[in-house]
Amino acid sequence: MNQEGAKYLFGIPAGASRALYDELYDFLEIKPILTKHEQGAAFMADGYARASGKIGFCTSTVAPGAANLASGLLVPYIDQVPIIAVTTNEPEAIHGKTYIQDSSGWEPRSFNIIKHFETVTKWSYMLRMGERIQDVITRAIRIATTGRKGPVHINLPWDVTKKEVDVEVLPQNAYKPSGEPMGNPETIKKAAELLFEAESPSILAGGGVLLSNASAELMACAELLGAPVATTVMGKGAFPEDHPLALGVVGLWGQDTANMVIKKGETDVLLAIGCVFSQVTTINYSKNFGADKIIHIDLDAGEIGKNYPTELGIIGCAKPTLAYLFELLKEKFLKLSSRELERREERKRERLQKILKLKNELKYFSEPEMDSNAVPIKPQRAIKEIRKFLDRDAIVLADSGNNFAWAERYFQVFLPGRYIVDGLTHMGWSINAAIGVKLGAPKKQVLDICGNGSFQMTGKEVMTAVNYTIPVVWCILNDQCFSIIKQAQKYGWGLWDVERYIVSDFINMDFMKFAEACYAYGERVEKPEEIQGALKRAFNSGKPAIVEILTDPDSIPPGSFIRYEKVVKVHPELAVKRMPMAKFPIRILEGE
Ligand SMILES: Cc1ncc(C[n+]2csc(CCOP(=O)(O)OP(=O)(O)O)c2C)c(N)n1
Repeated sequence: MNQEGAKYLFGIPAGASRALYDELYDFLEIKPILTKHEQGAAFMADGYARASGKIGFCTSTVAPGAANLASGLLVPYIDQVPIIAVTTNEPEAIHGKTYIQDSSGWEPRSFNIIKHFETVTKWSYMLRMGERIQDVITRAIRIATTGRKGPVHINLPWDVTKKEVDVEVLPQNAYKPSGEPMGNPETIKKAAELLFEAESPSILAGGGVLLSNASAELMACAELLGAPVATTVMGKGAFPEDHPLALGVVGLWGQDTANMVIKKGETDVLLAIGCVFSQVTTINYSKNFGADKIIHIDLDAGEIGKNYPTELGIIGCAKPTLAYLFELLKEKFLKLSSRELERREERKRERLQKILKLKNELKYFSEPEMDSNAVPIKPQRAIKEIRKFLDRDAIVLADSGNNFAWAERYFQVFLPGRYIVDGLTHMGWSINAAIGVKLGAPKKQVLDICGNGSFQMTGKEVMTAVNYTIPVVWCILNDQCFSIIKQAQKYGWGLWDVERYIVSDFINMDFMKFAEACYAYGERVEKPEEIQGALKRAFNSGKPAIVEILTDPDSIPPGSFIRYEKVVKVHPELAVKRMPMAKFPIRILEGE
């Protein structure tokens, strides 16, 4: 752990992990972070890994703790985040004998700890011979950090953890490769040719560009080609969203500009890097999405040609592949006559003017709702105020629900790694991951944008942040309900009768009393002009802080509303009708 640069072990102890924790008593380089729930430990390890670029380590005991921990590994498994999850166990001598929380997998009445982790890890292994610890740890590190990165799980029975073994700590080069694989040079040459000859090339950057740390190479290619750049939501920040060539995020909740350009007829050759052409990105696999010809660079061959046919598929990591592509393109430009070069420069200028005009017309990051003084506060305005307050290099996370959509479309990101969301939109993930992010990037402001519903799912970890004075600011956009669900019910999900509201309302906790109960800073904001001041006081408090912003439950992200336009044609009154607020508590037992 120490050699891999990880400083924290997130988790909860128990009898089976007594030796593991006891070891940390004298080993001060690794600080144990006691969480409130093992899922929170996995989420924090995930956040830590994303922000620090290191491996995230988390731990739990047997069955119940392990089941909780595994639930937190699904997100990093999908999002390719390197994590080592260590669980402990009773000695092998009693496996299958119905010991307390039997996790041996010996049926009946036993929890199969190895199998349970298999679906959310790249490798799940019970170490039986302590002498093999070095092989197992180095293999775990290799698997977690190479290829498609992701979590691994090691289970340590008690007899293994209590045994002393002599282990030499090998240098990193002895057990894992350095650098990333580049795509096939011949195919990259063909890609350079296609892009060089293209009339209107564009670029689509996915999360793979961020994972590969390839933003500089992306910028170099984009500027040389004069190609506009859209990102997926997972790639948001890979290209500065205030760059003239930036189109913003493409897809369901993204920018109209990106959706207008990344399609057939508008883009002749699309260079797509580290993206998976997901349902959200392609707006339900729209036929027009992408370009006339697609060049797809991805580390995973399984992604190439999966959803859209490609002209060229390149298996490789973004950074070295784009670096080589840039060299080839540069050579081509250097060989041009000055007349031809000027002709191309003129074409680039024309394309840029077209893009800038489109951005202006479509009100790229400047929609009127962002300036609304309405109360309850328009979420668009809340996001604008948050952006205005934060440093340029602050790290922002967003959670599941409408707030995910608000942040995606209205929060402008200028630098790579400063916008962190989970590809699964797991409610409550960001609330815990933010704590790990702050530990991984202690000098940066860390702010989480979350919903009132999501906060109530995992908000208990605020106490973990308080325990260790980890000053994260949680901005709860409190629209009282599960607004993404309730709005869909208002419009009958675009599928059936309208206004059939069910399980999308509830009593919200008093978030300010919750903040107080957690010894955290808390402030409630009702008017848009108060947001900046509240954020300032929250960050200045030096404590974990909750800023609750009362937002309008009837505001719908434009991307979602498209699905309901046809319903409004039949029920025009719904466009202005506000959703009713249910009254709670109800007496569910009455009449029994
Ligand atoms: C763990 C998990 N459970 C359920 C869901 C389904 N879901 C997605 S958003 C949502 C409601 C979110 O409500 P809130 O956090 O208040 O955000 P809002 O939509 O109001 O902005 C639900 C239930 C999910 N994404 N993740």
